[in-house]
Amino acid sequence: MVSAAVVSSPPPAPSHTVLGACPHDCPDTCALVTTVQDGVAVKLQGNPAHPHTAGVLCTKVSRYIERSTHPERVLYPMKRSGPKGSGQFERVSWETALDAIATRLQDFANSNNSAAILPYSYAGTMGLVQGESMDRRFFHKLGASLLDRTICSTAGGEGLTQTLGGKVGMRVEFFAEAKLILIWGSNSIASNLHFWRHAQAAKRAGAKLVCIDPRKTETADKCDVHVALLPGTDGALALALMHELIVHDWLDHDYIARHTLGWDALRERALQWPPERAAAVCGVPAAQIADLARDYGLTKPAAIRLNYGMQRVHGGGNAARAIACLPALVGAWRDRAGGLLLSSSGAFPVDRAALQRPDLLAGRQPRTINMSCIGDALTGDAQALSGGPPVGAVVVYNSNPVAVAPESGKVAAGFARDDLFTVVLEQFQTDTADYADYLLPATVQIEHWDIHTSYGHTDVLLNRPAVAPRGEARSNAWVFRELARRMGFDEPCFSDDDEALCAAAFAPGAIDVAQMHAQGFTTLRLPDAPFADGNFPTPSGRCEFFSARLAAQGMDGLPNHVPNHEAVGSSTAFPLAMISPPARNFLNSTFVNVTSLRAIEGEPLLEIHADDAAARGIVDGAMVRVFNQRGEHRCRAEVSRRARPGVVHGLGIWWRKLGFDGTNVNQLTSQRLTDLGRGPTFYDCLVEVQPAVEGGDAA
Ligand SMILES: Nc1nc2c(c(=O)[nH]1)N[C@H]1C(S)=C(S)[C@@H](COP(=O)(O)OP(=O)(O)OC[C@H]3O[C@@H](n4cnc5c(=O)[nH]c(N)nc54)[C@H](O)[C@@H]3O)O[C@H]1N2
Ligand SMILES: Nc1nc2c(c(=O)[nH]1)N[C@H]1C(S)=C(S)[C@@H](COP(=O)(O)OP(=O)(O)OC[C@H]3O[C@@H](n4cnc5c(=O)[nH]c(N)nc54)[C@H](O)[C@@H]3O)O[C@H]1N2
Ligand code: SF4
Ligand SMILES: [Mo]
Repeated sequence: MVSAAVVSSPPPAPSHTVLGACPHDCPDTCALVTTVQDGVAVKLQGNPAHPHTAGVLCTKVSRYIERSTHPERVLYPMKRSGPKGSGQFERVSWETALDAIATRLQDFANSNNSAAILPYSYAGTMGLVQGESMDRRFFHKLGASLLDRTICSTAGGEGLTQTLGGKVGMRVEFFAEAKLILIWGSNSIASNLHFWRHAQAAKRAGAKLVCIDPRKTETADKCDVHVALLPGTDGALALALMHELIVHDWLDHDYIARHTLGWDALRERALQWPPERAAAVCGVPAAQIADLARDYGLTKPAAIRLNYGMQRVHGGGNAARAIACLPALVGAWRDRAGGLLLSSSGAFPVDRAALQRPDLLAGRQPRTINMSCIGDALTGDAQALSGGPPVGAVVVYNSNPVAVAPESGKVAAGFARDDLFTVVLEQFQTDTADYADYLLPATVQIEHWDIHTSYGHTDVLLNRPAVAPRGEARSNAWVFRELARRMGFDEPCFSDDDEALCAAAFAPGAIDVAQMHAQGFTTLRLPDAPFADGNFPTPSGRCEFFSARLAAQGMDGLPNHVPNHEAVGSSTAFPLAMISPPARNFLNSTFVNVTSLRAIEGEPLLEIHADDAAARGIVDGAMVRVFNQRGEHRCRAEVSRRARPGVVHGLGIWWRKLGFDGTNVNQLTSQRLTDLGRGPTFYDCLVEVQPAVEGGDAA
């Protein structure tokens, strides 16, 4: 019934909807529909017409409007007004800020020291325009240091590439048809929700789900089997699975003969790994390994959802290689519902040369700095500086290194250097923004153009701005265009606007642009079962058990188990292995400042097994100090059935300044790197835990 009051009020202003894409570093890359009324975003939903999104967003992005309209958004350019790191700023005009930044950067260029300038960016937005276009052009032309963007996925990516030839694999939708799914190093319910839908469909159709994860995650709770191995032992597990496939002859000899390389050598290696040997390494029963091998050898089709959680350890690259061999051994690739998926990003024919213009380097070869060693690089470590000059200026965008990079005590010390000129482009005043000399207000996704690929599905999405930027926020691409203009970079590519950059991302004909414009997304044309007949994108065209490329570099040509730098049992002072996987309601350090989401996560926590807690006099809810040779972090203990003995979990990634003592878990993690891909080893970290007095010193 319509009330009189409603009838007599003026008709509501017409609203319209705008199609977009979720920008976050998440495999799902959801399609968004924003409802706009009077220039204001009033509703943001998953696009029901996009099959992968199916109208559903995660809890985090359902709150995206709350994040966009957050009272603490950085809305104006700001200049530091207090000591470094104090987070004290005064408002300045864009003209003032950009002129000052251009002048400082020009000083480096004038003294032939452009390599002292370091861009630092990651996947705060996965958009090709705001993430890797005008910014790269700008730094290439400038001759700034290059950044090795290793912080997330390079170990697994390199392992996969050595074995399969690229970041390629199964199509996510076909997991629904699998009869066995190994969810390996992934808390899918938290971090890959739209894959989980397919896993559930498979389960309803009778599939068995196995979770391989040290932590009894919410995903493990819903699987039939949970293999709670010790962190960094996945390579040993994979080799033992191979051992069982071989001795029971659960092999697809025809597939192996026709489509793989190095079988005899791999066979010999795997035969050295009976389940008992792996069981001792992994800390799980040998019978559980044998049972898993039987399931994997005898169930068809069998699919593996591998995720990056298993590669943040010393041997992460080799573990990914070993696991990537499994589908070929049983011929799982023959079926579209069999095989493996770590990342689909290699399927997209992105024209990176057009977007990033490496030709603007004009033959110069600036040194490269590994982002995972930013603490060492900023504090002057010669190796981290690749023999180049000290870092004199750093421009941070799409990332929050003070919170997310390992050994953050050193990272913070580096950013605190008085002689370091720091520019931060941000939506919020993060831990990193606190150290800025200039803090520049960045647009959020509903305020700018972008184009997106995905690492969990195979669609390209267009993101149109739905509303005007709040305050004086500007897109990253705008900022770098303006800096380029001030520095006299006059190549025509520096005047491409954001929409033109979207258009440059794919060569003509590479994707169905008209369809993308009409419905917000377009699906790549790809075979259902890419490797049913081999055709791997490796040099040999085969699944390479043996990598001649690695052997030529003096490395092991075969995958092996490479133990952790900090393996359990190797230190009496620090007997517990700490992993720090994502909290479900945060996305790395994004959303930590959204009150409603932080309220769900509560406080920085350390999950610990009852036996480990009892041995240390720790009760549930007690304040604890977690420490090792690198530092100390205070948080609240949760005596939890999610933890196995010997392993503790510090869920991440809290903003340091929102923690109890101005630190987060990365105070404890190390800058040591992975075996392949120069990646970080966040989950290769030994600690000790003790009760602490609330708000005071250690008990
Ligand atoms: N909600 C939410 N979603 C996210 C993110 C987030 O922070 N929050 N992060 C995004 C990012 S950056 C990425 S890269 C992707 C993928 O993100 P990942 O970080 O891979 O995310 P998860 O799948 O949640 O977590 C990895 C799982 O690996 C487990 N693990 C830790 N060490 C080991 C090990 O040695 N072996 C095995 N087998 N498992 C181990 C952890 O307990 C955890 O459950 O997800 C994205 N999605
Ligand atoms: N201990 C521990 N540490 C980890 C991990 C872990 O599991 N454990 N995970 C690691 C992984 S997998 C990753 S990928 C990294 C992630 O590390 P980061 O890539 O640094 O990710 P976020 O912490 O989400 O920070 C992204 C920032 O970008 C900002 N941003 C978003 N969009 C834009 C934009 O359009 N313009 C600008 N200028 N800024 C924008 C957001 O506000 C946010 O502050 O962390 C790593 N660190
Ligand atoms: S964070 Fe992931 S699941 Fe959530 S809306 Fe974005 S793409 Fe979808
Ligand atoms: Mo990541």
